[in-house]
Amino acid sequence: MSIKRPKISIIGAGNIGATAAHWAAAKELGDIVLVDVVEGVPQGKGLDLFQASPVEAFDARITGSNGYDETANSDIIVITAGLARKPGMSRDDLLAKNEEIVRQCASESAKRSPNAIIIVISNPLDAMCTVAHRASGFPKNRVIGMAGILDTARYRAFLAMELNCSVEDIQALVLGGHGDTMVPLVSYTSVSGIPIGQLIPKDRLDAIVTRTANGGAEIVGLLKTGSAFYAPSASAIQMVEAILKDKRRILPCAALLEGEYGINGIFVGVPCMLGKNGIEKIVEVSLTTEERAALNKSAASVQGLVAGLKY
Ligand code: TXD
Repeated sequence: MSIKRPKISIIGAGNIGATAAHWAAAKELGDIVLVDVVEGVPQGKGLDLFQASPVEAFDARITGSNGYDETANSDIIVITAGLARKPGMSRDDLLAKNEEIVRQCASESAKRSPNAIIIVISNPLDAMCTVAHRASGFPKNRVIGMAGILDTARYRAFLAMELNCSVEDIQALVLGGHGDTMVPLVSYTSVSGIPIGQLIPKDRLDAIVTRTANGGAEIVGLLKTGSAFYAPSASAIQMVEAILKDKRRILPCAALLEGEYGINGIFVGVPCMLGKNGIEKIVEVSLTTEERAALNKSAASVQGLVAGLKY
């Protein structure tokens, strides 16, 4: 009987990559390989995290490498490699440089793990999903972008702050591109089934929606030297867990649309059922006229970025 632990390779051992390894190890989701170009960083962070395992009582082999051979036969590849924003930069400013990086990471990883599922994190997220999809040659169900879970988490966190209630009871969806044009679906926001409009006045709700759309920039402005990493990495590992445990969770993720929501040929955030095959299906929900217009506007913004890709 050859039972083996799942294998998760995280490309980019920076703020998000290393923190994602931490969350995944603590949840005992599988063995972890960290990859980075900086000599010693993935090895040192991997060894340090492994040395926490006797204390935190998790069993996971955690290693680091400056190459890709150790990632062979991964079940999941998480791509976090790339430049992060600095104050004053937009996610779109990262396009050219991160296209080169993500293209190399996806290609090198896919060659060694032809059956893996790729989760893309690097920004500009929706365009980087296209890069990884093209470079890996993987089918669309096995290339998924992480942004919607993060944006929804920020939205849910702000609502919980406003209501002084448990975050666990807030259900919400944020769709669209991972940028200023993201689309928090107020009509699908509830607290234990109670429509949010019954609990929070419109002006406050509008302010929370605006703060959500600016959630990344708010943290970049505070940190000055980088961008958010606790919530982004936790969001990515929620996707990893849903896939590895075949939980069939319905979560907002960047998926390649081919007609769904009237959008064709680009990755944009929509409700996806995540299971052992990656995206098991895309869930189409009815949208108000305003929500559909906002989603189309967000998709157009992603389309503009994809048009700027070199490959
Ligand atoms: O919701 C989302 N998807 C976003 C994603 C949320 C927050 C941040 N988002 C983006 O993730 C951010 O704009 C960046 O594009 C990535 C990674 O952010 P992170 O904060 O982790 O950046 P770091 O700390 O700079 O780490 C990036 C690492 C760093 O250690 C580099 O040495 C490494 O990537 N790197 C590479 N690794 C492997 N291969 C190559 N070519 C490479 N180039 C850089």
